[in-house]
Amino acid sequence: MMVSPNATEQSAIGARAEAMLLELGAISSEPNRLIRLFLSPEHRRAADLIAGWMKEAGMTVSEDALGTVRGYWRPQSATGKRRLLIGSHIDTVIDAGRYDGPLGVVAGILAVRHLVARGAALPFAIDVLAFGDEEGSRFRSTLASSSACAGIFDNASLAFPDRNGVTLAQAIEIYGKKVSDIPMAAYARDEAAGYVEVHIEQGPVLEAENCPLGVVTAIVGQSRMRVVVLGEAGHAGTVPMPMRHDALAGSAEIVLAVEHIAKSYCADNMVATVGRIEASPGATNVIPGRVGFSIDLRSATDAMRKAAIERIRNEAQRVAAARRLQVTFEPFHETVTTPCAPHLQELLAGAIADLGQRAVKLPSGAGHDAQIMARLCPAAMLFVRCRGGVSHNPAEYASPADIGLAAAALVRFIERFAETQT
Ligand code: HGY
Ligand code: MN
Ligand code: MN
Repeated sequence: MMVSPNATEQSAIGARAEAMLLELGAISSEPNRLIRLFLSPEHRRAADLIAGWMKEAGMTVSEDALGTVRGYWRPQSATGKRRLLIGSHIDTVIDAGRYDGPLGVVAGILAVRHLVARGAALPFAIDVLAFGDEEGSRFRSTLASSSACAGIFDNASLAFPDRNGVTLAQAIEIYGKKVSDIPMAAYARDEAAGYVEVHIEQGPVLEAENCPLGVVTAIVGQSRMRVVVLGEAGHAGTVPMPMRHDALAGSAEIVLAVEHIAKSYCADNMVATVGRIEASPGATNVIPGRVGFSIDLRSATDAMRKAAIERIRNEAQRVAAARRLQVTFEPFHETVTTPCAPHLQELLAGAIADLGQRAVKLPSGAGHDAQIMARLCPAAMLFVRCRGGVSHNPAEYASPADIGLAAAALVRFIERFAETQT
């Protein structure tokens, strides 16, 4: 029996979602911009709010050692221990929009709420997961919560300090969890029937196609690293230009080389970003002796990404030799290009078509928890149109109508998925 929300129900769901995202978006460590860091007091407040919504939707709620909030619903018709996993993250970047992450959690909660209300008979249970660390805004690691659920948590990341020197291990204990409980967060392979994530597109394609929803074909691989350039601090007024070992001028040359090299792989949709840079000692009248900066590089194919990194390293060494500097690269994050499960893509496309909408298929340039969950079980993503393609920015926006459609498509996907599960 199809229980997909009709047009009236869709708009009510969209309006409810908008109200929830506004309420959640107000939980921030700063009054004038949205910052919600992993295992912070704001994460705790957001988790408590979401747990209340999950209970109100008919789910039982638990939390794992990395603070992932799990809403569990098992219809009477469920057999065995399989669960469909639905999730996204509730941590944010600095000065974030309120849709990147929370949209997927809210859509999952409202979809289950609708299924419970309609007494849907599914052969499996559903877990809705609110991950606490996808952005990597607090620690160098990223995707830590979904990694624990997927059973691939990297214990080395426990030693990573945040900007105040608090390690991930300490932050977990301060949050009230136990590091020793992390392995219990992992799903058994025969428990996870599949994973689906609803996420704002964060790009301009759906808007350009005049389509509210899209099906993700693959999530591009990414490499993140820290580069340290060492020169010699000196007096800004007395050291002649040819005698300088200026770490910031050298870094600037390397940063431009990063941009130039990434542009040369445009056929591979390569993008490279230097998002953070700090120069020391950081005085106006002192030649910088030490510079640290980040590189985030992504590309549609892993081979091109690796080739570009090799070229960047070589160019950096050439600049260092010419300027008598030292340069070191410290990689700290890598995810491979992750295809989404073809059979789940087709179920999502069919669900969108059942709603009378055209399903656009597109790759994701942004990273997502889905690329980690794909290591556990078949994974898929449903994209929601993003106004102007603007994201990682407070102007980020998805309309209540599109969100209502996305929740309806998610419900329809669940029904179609159930038909494939004996
Ligand atoms: O950076 C990303 O791609 C994601 O938003 N964390
Ligand atoms: Mn993001
Ligand atoms: Mn995200």
